[in-house]
Amino acid sequence: MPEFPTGFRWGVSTSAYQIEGAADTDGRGPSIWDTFAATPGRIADGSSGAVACDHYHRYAEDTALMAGLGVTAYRFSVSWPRVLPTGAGAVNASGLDFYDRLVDGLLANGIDPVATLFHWDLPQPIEDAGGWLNRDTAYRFAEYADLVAAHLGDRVKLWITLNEPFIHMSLGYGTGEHAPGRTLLFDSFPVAHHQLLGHGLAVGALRARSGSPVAIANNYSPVRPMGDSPADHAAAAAYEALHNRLFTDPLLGRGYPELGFDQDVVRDGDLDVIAAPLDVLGVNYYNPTGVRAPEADSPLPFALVPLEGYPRTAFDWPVAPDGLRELLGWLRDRYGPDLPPIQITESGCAYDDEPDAQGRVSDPDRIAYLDGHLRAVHAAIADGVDVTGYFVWSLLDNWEWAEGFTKRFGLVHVDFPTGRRTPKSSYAWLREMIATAGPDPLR
Ligand code: PNW
Repeated sequence: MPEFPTGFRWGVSTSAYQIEGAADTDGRGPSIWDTFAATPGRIADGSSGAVACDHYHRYAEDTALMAGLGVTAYRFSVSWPRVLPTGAGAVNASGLDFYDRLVDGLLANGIDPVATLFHWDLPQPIEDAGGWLNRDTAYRFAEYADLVAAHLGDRVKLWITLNEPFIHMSLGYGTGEHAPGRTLLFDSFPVAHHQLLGHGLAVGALRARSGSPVAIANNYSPVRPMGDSPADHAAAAAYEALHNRLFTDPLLGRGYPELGFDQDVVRDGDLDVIAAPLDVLGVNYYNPTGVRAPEADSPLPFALVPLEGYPRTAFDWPVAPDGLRELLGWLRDRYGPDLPPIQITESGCAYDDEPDAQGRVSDPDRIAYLDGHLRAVHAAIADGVDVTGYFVWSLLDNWEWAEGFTKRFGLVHVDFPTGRRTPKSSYAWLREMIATAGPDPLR
């Protein structure tokens, strides 16, 4: 592996609902994922995140696992319903205390806390008032950001406002595969706008309370036209505008791409709030997308087609590290000097990892995945893209949303329901990688 620049940030990522458990502990309020998981048929194995990895009680053990790995940063999310059980108003002090303990433990181990404020677990009372379809939610989100920053602003080293607002909009409100399970298809545009407005308002609150840099984590997928006809290219351009530009164009001052959405919800001044300067762009990358022209009777302006010729993960996602280098080049070319420094805030893969007779968990496919994607990041840096960090999704096997416990993304195996942690062979590989990655030994 070639050398990475001095100061390159090595991290692991998780999110609150996927690992914490303790859903009814110490005053946490209900989230939309509690409700969704309790609805029959929504989750592949019928499970919920009520216990998950029980990280709420085992955070010290998990921090020790991170210290053993040698990461310099940990990206976690704060559970909005844990700190504000009804979404607004009354504060749950025990909820804030948990994040105090977590952050202090990270700092004591030399690990930078990187906090995401919204990783999809909206308080149920906010959903009952319309969720992200309601403009008020943007203001409630900014108040919540202000509260968290008032408590942790002196210790969190990087703020991430939203995680993957595109996936939350498209799967949560467009197709209904995620909470809150609505099926509005293209009528879900207000969810995009209100999340972005909430982001912009939260940036203001975070800057007022904390000197630390501010980011958003978007997911991107390089788009490959699967045909040479003008209709195939037009479909690819439409999908690119939807998946890769709908959020990033307005964030970087270019307004919304032309997608034919009814933009009545956009008010004067909103685009200026949304375009508040960002210190870092978080990039979550999993795979490229093949696109061709839709069938004549399709409600969508594109059709998605599986990419051939790549190995596949247990999620059936193609393993395509070349797509990461391509994506980073696309971001640089499209946004030029307006593009902030990038950190890869998620990159990882699911495999069916299980312990052998000796209790060891060997995951050579994940090692190959990480090796390929780190080489792609290195190549992008050599191409001139400013990439300053890489976070593996995920530290632990966890509760993978609609897939329940059936998809294992961790560097550390978790036995459900006992919660026993076993570092996989990829953990040892990454530890060695980090220790030897740069011109300066990291620790
Ligand atoms: C991300 N897609 O979700 C999330 O940020 C994580 O919480 C999640 O565990 C991880 O990726 C793995 O899935 C995604 O359909 C969900 O393209 C769906 C998609 C992409 C990312």
